[in-house]
Order: sequence, then C-alpha cells, then structure tokens
Amino acid sequence: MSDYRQMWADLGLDLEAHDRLLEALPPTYHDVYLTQPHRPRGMEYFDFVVNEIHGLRIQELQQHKQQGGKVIGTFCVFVPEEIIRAAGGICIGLCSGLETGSGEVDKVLPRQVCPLIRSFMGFKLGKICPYFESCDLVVGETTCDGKKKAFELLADYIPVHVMETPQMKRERDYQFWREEIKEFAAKIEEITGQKITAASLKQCISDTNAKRRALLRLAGLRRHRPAPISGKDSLLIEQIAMYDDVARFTQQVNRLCDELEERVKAGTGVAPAKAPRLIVSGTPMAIPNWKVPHIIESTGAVIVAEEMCTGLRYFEGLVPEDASSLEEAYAGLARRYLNINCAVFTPNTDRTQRIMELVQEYQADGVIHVSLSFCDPYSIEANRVEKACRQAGIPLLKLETDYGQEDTEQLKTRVEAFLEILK
Ligand code: BJ8
Repeated sequence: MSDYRQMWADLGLDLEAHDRLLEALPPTYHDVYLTQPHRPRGMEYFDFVVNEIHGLRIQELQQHKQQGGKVIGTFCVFVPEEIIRAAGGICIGLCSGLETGSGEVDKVLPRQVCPLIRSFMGFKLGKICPYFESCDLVVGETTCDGKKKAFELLADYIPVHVMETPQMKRERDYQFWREEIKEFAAKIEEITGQKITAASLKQCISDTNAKRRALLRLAGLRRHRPAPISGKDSLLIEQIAMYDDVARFTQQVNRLCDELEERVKAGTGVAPAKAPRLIVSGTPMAIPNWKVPHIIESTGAVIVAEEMCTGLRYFEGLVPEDASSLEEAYAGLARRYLNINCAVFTPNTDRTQRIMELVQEYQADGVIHVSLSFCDPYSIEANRVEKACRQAGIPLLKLETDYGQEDTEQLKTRVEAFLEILK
C-alpha cells in the first residue's frame, strides 16, 4: 500500500490506534483468504480492494469531496443508495464487523448491545475509520431498538438523518415508506446542493440494478455442483459491494462470473462435488467479520448462499426501470426496498419461506442460522426458522456469537458435529 499517512492525519484519525488496526488485518486476511485452494483468478481484484481498504478508495472519496462532492454513510440495506448517487453523492456502507474502542464505547453504551452497534460506535469514538471521517452525513434507521437509540448518541459526533422504517408490510406501511423516501431525497439534495431529476434517478436505478444483476449472476453460478467459488470469497464480494465504485465493481463481478462459467463447464470447483452444501442465514456479517464462514469451510463444507443483508437480501429484487416521473420512481423504490425480509418486521413469514426455497434452489444439505449476541429480532426468529426446517426435514444448526475469537473452538466443535449429522 502507498503511504497514505498524511491523508489519514488530515482526516483526523488517531494514527496510533489506526496503525494497530491495520497491523491486525493482514495476517487475518492471509489466513482466511489467501490460503484457500483453487481460488478463481478473478478474486485478485477483490484482494486488491481489501489491501487498499483504507487507501485508494479513501483517496477517491477525498478527490470527490475536493470537487465539491459529498459522501453519505449508511448502516442498513433499507436505505436506497440510488437516491444518494442521483444527487451526485457517494454512498458508503458503514456497518462494522470488528470490535474496537470498547473502553470508549462502554462509556456511552451498555455491554448488552449487539456487537454491530458497538462496533460502529467504536469506530467513530476511536477515530479509526477513514470512511466514517469522510462522511458529510450518516443515515440511520429505526429498524431495531438498539440501532434507533444508538443513532441518537451518534448524532453528538456527526450529522445523522434517521429514516423511520415500517415494522409491517401493509399498504399503508408502503405509502408511509414512500413518503419517508421522498423526505430522505430532500435531505440528500440539501446536503449535496444538487437536485434529483427523473433522468438522474433513472440512471442510478439502472446502474444499481446492473450491480444487483451481477451479484445475482454470481449467486446463480453457486447453484452448480461442485461449487465454483467458496462462500468466504462470495461473502467478501458482497461486503465490498457496499462501498466500492458501482460501475467498476459491477464490471469486476461480471468478469469473475465469466471465469466461473468456464469452471462450471469444466466441472472445476473449490471443494469436491460431494462436499456438504450449506446456506448461512441470519444477521449481517460486515467486513471484516469472516469468523463463522471460515470455521464452516475449514471443516470441508461449502457455503452456497447467504440469506443475510451481506448476501441475497441486499441484491434480490430489482427496482423498475421504466418510471416516467420522479414520483413513479420513488414508488418503485419504496416497493422494492419494503420487500426486504429483515427480522424486525412482523410477521416475517416470507423470510422463512425464502430459506426453504433457497435450500431447494441451491441443492443445500442444511442451514446454519447465525445471530449476533443480543440481537433479539434474529435470535427470536431463529426459532421460527428452526420449526419450519424441522417440518420440511431440513437439518438446521443455530449459532449465536459475537466479534471475539474466544468461542472459535466451541463453534468449530458444534459445526463439526452438525456435519456428522448431515453425513
Ligand atoms: S435490514 S438485518 S441491515 S436492520 S444485528 S443492529 S437487527 S440488534 S443489522 Fe440489519 Fe437493516 Fe435488518 Fe439488514 Fe439490530 Fe440485530 Fe444488531 Fe442488526
């Protein structure tokens, strides 16, 4: 990586703490990613992106800002990224997958809060995330209570706009969500100083759909046996999708898919054809949280799909591209985004139903449900998923974990025992 120290200093990062963070990442990445056998060549681009995670992309954000552009951070796949780009902004997913700055976090948050929330507070309070420090505004949501209250605290440190997300999916919730999206669009216009037009929104809807189509293409290729790419690599791509340049990312995913198509034709895979195939479902796994997938694939199984927000929930469902007015485009966005099956909704039977379908579509042998500790919506919904799987005769393993490494051996033992049952 080039020397970006001046840029980090200008952003106000705590350079010592930031150094410690960067030192910890390369060995982890090497062990989790670079030691995998039969990796597709197309993963080189994504390795490069991770290698430059606090470098080149941050430089791009700074260049954008120097030209008068704005950077907007988000924490949830409910926030329509199309709106941000249609007003000339750059959208960056800030969800964090690493425990950091716990001392500072303990001063503002109780310990019994999910690690994802503690993580984003830790990154902000510890001043170690150049993405956070590049943001002109961050967008929160009222999905779960923990996030909702944490955004009140976060507003003491950075400008926050909170979107009120519905908890049900009735017609009136959809109407409400459409109005909330329009209010969000007005806020983004105010921040960027640029009006959203029907043409700019149409273009951004089309670009974002192209990204989704590329990710859907990748997902489709994983239905083949043997799987042409590992679950860990797929998750990495899904994590990078949240912050990379849209056009470049889409092109690179499609290039990788060309290679994977050749692999499928040749019958080449990352694991033997008889390797157990698993669906992972549950709370999002934000970068650099690769713990559970690494444990699962180290035991010889292969993950074939992620029913998560760092996975299918992020890119399933396209936004209509034929809107003839801004009003119609907002309506299309509202419909598409309200279809996401997050566990904060009640009822949320569509999620369980989708998991059952995925098992068939991806020829999966079982499901591993992973919840972050202290996440009530997913931990409680895990029981619904378990019941549905039992009724359908689908083996399921429920795991609850955090960002620490202390439970690694215990998780490994449980995953190994589960694979024995599958055999
Ligand atoms: S759409 S899953 S990205 S809210 S893990 S903070 S729910 S206590 S992350 Fe999420 Fe949007 Fe839903 Fe997806 Fe709360 Fe649970 Fe923590 Fe969570």
